[in-house]
Amino acid sequence: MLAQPIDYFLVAWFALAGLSTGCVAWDQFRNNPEPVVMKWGFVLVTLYLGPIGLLLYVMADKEPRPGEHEAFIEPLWKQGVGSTIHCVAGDATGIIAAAVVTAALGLPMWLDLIVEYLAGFAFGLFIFQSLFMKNMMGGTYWQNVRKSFMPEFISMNAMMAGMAPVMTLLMMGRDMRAMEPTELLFWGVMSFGVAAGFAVAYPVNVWMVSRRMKHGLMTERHSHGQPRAEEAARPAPAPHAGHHPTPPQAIPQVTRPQLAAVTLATGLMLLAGMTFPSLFVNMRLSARDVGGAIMPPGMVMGWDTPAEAMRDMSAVHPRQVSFTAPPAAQGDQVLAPRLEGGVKVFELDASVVRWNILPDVQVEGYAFNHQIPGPRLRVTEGDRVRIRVTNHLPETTTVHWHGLIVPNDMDGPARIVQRPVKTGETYTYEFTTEQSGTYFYHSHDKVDRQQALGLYGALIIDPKPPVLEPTADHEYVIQLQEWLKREGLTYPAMQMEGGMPNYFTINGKAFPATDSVKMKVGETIKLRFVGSNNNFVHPMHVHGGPFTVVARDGNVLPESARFQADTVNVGPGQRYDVIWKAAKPGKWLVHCHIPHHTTNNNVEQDGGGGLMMVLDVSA
Ligand SMILES: [Cu+2]
Repeated sequence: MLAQPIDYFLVAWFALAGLSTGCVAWDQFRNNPEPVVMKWGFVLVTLYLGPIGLLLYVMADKEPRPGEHEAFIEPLWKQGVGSTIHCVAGDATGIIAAAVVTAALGLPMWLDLIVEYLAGFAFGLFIFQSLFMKNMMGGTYWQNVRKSFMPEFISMNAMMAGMAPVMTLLMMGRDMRAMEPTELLFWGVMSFGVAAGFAVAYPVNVWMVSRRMKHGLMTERHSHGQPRAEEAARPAPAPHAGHHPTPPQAIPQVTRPQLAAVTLATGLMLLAGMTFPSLFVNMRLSARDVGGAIMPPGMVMGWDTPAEAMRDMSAVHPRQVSFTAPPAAQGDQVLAPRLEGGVKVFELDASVVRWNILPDVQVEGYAFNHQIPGPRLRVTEGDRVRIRVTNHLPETTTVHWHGLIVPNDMDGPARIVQRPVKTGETYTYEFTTEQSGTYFYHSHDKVDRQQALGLYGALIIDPKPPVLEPTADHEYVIQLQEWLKREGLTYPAMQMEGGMPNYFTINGKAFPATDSVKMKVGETIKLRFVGSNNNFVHPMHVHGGPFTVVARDGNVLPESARFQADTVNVGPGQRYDVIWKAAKPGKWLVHCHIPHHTTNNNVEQDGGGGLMMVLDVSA
């Protein structure tokens, strides 16, 4: 899925790789006089390395003019390229195939690496070296296995020493789509890993070719269209071989101490390459744990970060969006109940939506009934209510009725009072309201993720007569929220490294997209502040004179306890009802007094942003 700039780069890269592979294959099979196994080696490696493979082919192997291949491929560096190509083609194919399988099986990363090493080694040795080479080198299959074992072991160690850390660190980095073979990024990481493996394996291959432990490039001429490989096969020349071809069954020119030293060195390199990433990433995790998750920039992820923490902070995957709200859509729309035998029945449906918090800024959020905030439930004290909650999120959820006295099993906390509602399931909450005032509902499963992404809504309970609650000419509900949107993705804002919000909304909109309330001088307005946000205490301030705080957390304050103020600290979960009287005409702001919270991505737009709205008073 094309979700990030890197995806577009990779599309271009793999298009180039396809073209390069086509060029190499065409020239190999049409023009180049070399053994079939080398033809396939170059084709496979070009598939992995793209234009780099094409470059290596043209510089080291492609016959310049008919009849020149033998002389052209003689330099040691070209023989080294041939030897490395041969190793990489076999080993990398085994490694990549194993990586696909281990991802599907959900093996932890440390085990992935071991399986990949074994698969690469086995594929390289038993198939690419021994089986395909038998025709050229002569001897039985098992003689070839025995002869190839040490060179293959040394080369594979070096290759994996380069490939393992690159694969691991990139797969388990910020964008863990790289762990999923269904994502382009996985293949990009594999390509990059093969390039690193090639670079590390090249020097030891040059050395092995120079010591006649491995063959490099060869020429194989067909006469009368019949392959006569045995006659034409050409093993790697020794450095001083000049134009005198060495016999096919060249004796390796290497001492035991030399062989032991190189084997030990590549073994240590392998060990380092396999274990080094465990200093930085949690290698006990698998693609099933965290595959596909994209983490926010700046999140601290160490070798002990649990999978749950990563999933919790990860971006909403754009692929999960099932509904795109029109840019002008408003949240907090009053939801009319259906009456069933005197019970007020509401339907809430949680899903992933795309939502405009500003005309030009969209977030991917979790929403009830496609709205952020969710629909406003308005009932009267004493009402029997039934709320059917259907979950269309990619994870379990529940709903909590914040501040209400309800039977415990209707209260919502997941795993404490109820089994979380699975994707596709419906859960019915039913209770009789015993209180009145300003309340709200919100998710109570993975709250720091779900509520931060938009799963909340106002629940207003009107009092039964006689009404003791102070009233006003106007009323406005203010639900607060913090957002984190970076590099095109939406993350749940939370007070963790990398989780700090950069957008703030009142009822799902950031200023200047927030509402303006029209009033006349002398009129009053009841502002119901709701701390539906997850992270900050927002000092909500009103310009143009003090307001009277008349209720807190749904409870009406006795007259003697009401007080005047112009700023009230609305903490997460808190509600304040305040009544403000328009004393003078003009545009009077309601805003949070933490100035960063009145910016949009740190930018002031038309005089502010975020948690800001206007009371527009006319004379
Ligand atoms: Cu604030």
